[in-house]
Amino acid sequence: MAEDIKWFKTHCSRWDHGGCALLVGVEDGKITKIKGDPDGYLNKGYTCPKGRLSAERLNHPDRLQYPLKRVGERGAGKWQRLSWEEALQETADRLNGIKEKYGARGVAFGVGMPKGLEHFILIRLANLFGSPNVIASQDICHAPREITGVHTCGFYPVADLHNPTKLVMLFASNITDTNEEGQIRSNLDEQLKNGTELIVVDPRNIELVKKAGLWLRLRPGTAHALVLGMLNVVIEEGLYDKEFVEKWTYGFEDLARQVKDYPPEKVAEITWVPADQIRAAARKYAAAKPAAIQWGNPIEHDVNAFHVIRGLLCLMAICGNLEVAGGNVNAYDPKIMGLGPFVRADLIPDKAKEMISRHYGVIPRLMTIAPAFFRRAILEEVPYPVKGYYAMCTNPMVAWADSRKTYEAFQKLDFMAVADLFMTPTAAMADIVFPVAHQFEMNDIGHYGIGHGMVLARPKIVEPPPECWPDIKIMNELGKLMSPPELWKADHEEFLEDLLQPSGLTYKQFCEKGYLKGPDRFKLYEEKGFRTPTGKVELRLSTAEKFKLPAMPAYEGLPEAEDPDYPLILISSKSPNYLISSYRWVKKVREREPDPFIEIHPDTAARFGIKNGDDVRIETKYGAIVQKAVVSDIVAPQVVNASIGWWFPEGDPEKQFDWEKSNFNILTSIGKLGKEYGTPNIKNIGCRISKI
Ligand SMILES: Nc1nc2c(c(=O)[nH]1)N[C@H]1C(S)=C(S)[C@@H](COP(=O)(O)OP(=O)(O)OC[C@H]3O[C@@H](n4cnc5c(=O)[nH]c(N)nc54)[C@H](O)[C@@H]3O)O[C@H]1N2
Ligand SMILES: Nc1nc2c(c(=O)[nH]1)N[C@H]1C(S)=C(S)[C@@H](COP(=O)(O)OP(=O)(O)OC[C@H]3O[C@@H](n4cnc5c(=O)[nH]c(N)nc54)[C@H](O)[C@@H]3O)O[C@H]1N2
Ligand code: SF4
Ligand SMILES: [Mo]
Repeated sequence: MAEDIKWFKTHCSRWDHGGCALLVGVEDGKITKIKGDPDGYLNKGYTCPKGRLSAERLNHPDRLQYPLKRVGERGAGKWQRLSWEEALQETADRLNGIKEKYGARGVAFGVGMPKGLEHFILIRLANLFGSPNVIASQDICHAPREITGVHTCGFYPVADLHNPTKLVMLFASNITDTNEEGQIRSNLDEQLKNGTELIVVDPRNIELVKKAGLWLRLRPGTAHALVLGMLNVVIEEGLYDKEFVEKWTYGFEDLARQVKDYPPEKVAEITWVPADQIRAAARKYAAAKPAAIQWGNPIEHDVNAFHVIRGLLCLMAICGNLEVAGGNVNAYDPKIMGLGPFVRADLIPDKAKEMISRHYGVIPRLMTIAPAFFRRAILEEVPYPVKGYYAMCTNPMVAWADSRKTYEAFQKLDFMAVADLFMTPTAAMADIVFPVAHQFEMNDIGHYGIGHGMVLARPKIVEPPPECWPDIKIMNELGKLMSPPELWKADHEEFLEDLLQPSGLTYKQFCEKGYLKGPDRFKLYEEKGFRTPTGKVELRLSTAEKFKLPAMPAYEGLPEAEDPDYPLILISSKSPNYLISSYRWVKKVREREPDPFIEIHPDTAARFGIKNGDDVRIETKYGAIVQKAVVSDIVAPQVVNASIGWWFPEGDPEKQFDWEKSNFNILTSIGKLGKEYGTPNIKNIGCRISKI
């Protein structure tokens, strides 16, 4: 009966990057209703369909229910049930054994997209165990933006959509679908309602193009050239903020010289964006005060990521939009424990020297290992052998570029343990599998360490299945068996209290408040300068020589040479229904998007004799997969947009659930990597298509 519903407040999580405040209705110990909380700081009542379906993730009959141990060949899908004590002890014994033989660095710890507080407990576990090797997807997600920002202006500039702004440029960001890092679409909608102008830079005709004054449909993989063209216009036409440039930038003359080579007409040929549109976008962005660039993830998806990001940072800076309300800001954290003390970075002082990626001379401050380098360490033992892997919240068999290399690497490991909710292609390769508690079943804190200056309460609403543990609990117990036990807690939830302690709040009080946000602070550089070696925004990087980085943003060509045998350009974008590789097994969500699909322009489809709904073979130099055709002019004739993250929970468990059939990363390679971050070309590569 509806009167028996009890309502609880929490925040949505583990579906995208959003943080919508939710009202969760519980009857008889089960969640029966979910709706948006009108008091929500980020969403003010908004939710999307998958937020309202969140609880469907908890009750699938095949959800992992107890720890498992592999019997038989790795990946053959044969398992035996273990007790928690046995599973933890065996994992600790095996990883401790590898440490004795190869050193702690012979064991790597794996995470995926940061989903909750466990992300940081995993880094703590690695630090306390003594391994410098935390493997993450940072090569293609956020580190390029964050760390290039730190080197250029001393912080990671995020679009401030909380304060009024005159213009928003969505640059490779589809926030209506992804709510990237809490940039909830409702905040942007609100701005647009109030007259904010919108420019969209996207090869696809996304939903927000309808609301944009200007849409730059660029050729994928040419964003670095486009930004240089915009800089050319702003500088040649004298539209920049002269006072800011003079006082607060380093290397302006060099930048002016550099961009002289990129007049709009030349850039138009590279990018397909007409010269008058490049001029119009540059003029509008420079004239609007303030203006925000909401930069999205695809600028980090090929070997030129560093240049695109450097260019955009220069544009923000010279137009006077850094650290101003409604521009791109440094989001200050609330008073909570800093990342360093929380993960006990002090206990591993030689980490930067010992990490696998040191061998490759990646950019300083990148503290995780790119998956490409990790697999070389396993397969080629370069720069040293890695034999053990503990991973949670990640599905590398599908999520990492060059999936076959991942399979080979996992086959070669001595020991691998994986924590997940479901038997995924990655869990299927493990020696030990741990079943986890999920959102609504555990107390958690969201958006910690993400750079957006807020933390959100995600209190527990219902009990997990009896043998499903929160990851933090698993690692708290594993930690006691693999590292000094006194550095772990009697009860894992003490970590939540530690984190909040500087705020003066207990976890319970924090949940009553719902969220904590840092102070809005703008133009702090006026007091302290920018936190770079020159104290200014470094349009020219003063550290370039020392760190062997390109000093100036530049266009160094397409990510991959053109090849007439592969005439179409392959891209991807996130699905509105799924989080990367997750939740294909949630029935009500699967009904919304049952199959992987590839968007093909009608002219191109006709050329290849492909009709809507046909099975299409997609082929690159590196591999071939199958997805269904969606014929649509959302993409240009030369571009195709395929689905990422696919595997089939209903598929053959002895073949890792048909992980190869439609998996985008069968089409990608780690043969060519960006030097700064180890970023492979996960899109903007040549492909061909044919009807099956
Ligand atoms: N080709 C291509 N590849 C890409 C991308 C792309 O655009 N193109 N995008 C990339 C990006 S941006 C990222 S961030 C990565 C993400 O890569 P991953 O983070 O590895 O992938 P996800 O599918 O987000 O999450 C993997 C697993 O986490 C599990 N999970 C969810 N919640 C929990 C939990 O509480 N505990 C545990 N233990 N497990 C949980 C899910 O069940 C799922 O199996 O993928 C990248 N891969
Ligand atoms: N629903 C949902 N939400 C998610 C995720 C998810 O899987 N599903 N994943 C989460 C993760 S891990 C991340 S990192 C974020 C990412 O979220 P976003 O930053 O929004 O990234 P994408 O959806 O990959 O791509 C955004 C847009 O960039 C366009 N694009 C593709 N190639 C290019 C290019 O070469 N240049 C330009 N300018 N644009 C291009 C695409 O067409 C797309 O419309 O989303 C998070 N939120
Ligand atoms: S937009 Fe994201 S955070 Fe909001 S309800 Fe949907 S999935 Fe949850
Ligand atoms: Mo990501």
